[in-house]
Amino acid sequence: MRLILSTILSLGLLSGTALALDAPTGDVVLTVKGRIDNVNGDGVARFDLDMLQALDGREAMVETPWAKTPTKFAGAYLRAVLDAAGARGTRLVVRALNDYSAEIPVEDAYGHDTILADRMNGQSMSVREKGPLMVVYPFDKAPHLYTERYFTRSVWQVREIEVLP
Ligand SMILES: Nc1nc2c(c(=O)[nH]1)N[C@H]1C(S)=C(S)[C@@H](COP(=O)(O)O)O[C@H]1N2
Ligand SMILES: [Mo]
Repeated sequence: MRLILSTILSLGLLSGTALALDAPTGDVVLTVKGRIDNVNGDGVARFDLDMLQALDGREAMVETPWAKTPTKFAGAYLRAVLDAAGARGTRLVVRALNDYSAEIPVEDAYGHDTILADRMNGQSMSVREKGPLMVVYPFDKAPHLYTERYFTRSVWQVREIEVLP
């Protein structure tokens, strides 16, 4: 056991600081890049839906400015995604399929129960329905976040997160 452990550790050291993250087996829905320690290809961390659904997360019934009735979103905590990628930074650039992007301070992930939702009302989200992933702030637990500043950071059709210093 000791030998196996030390072999794993020395392999980790030999390969530099990057730690391995399991490789996705399904379609890649999210790429995390920039200041990250855990990668599964070419300096980036790629995630499929199964990998995201295995992370710690929550379901939130939230009012949003873009729906008339409260919507139930579910997904991994944004901080769980960052931890899985070994992110070390203070700012995130969250980019969407349509090239919309928003800068989000890392505190929004660690100081709030912000999720990267992959389900809306129990269903996976098609691109037409603002999927496959959407940043959802905990407007239910923290109603003071219900402002234009956080709506702008509520990126839908998320495809990439870049971790900046
Ligand atoms: N992918 C994507 N996400 C986005 C946007 C966008 O254009 N594309 N607009 C942002 C802004 S400025 C706001 S206020 C909210 C709501 O946008 P909507 O009113 O166009 O639905 O989504 C945010 N997320
Ligand atoms: Mo906006």
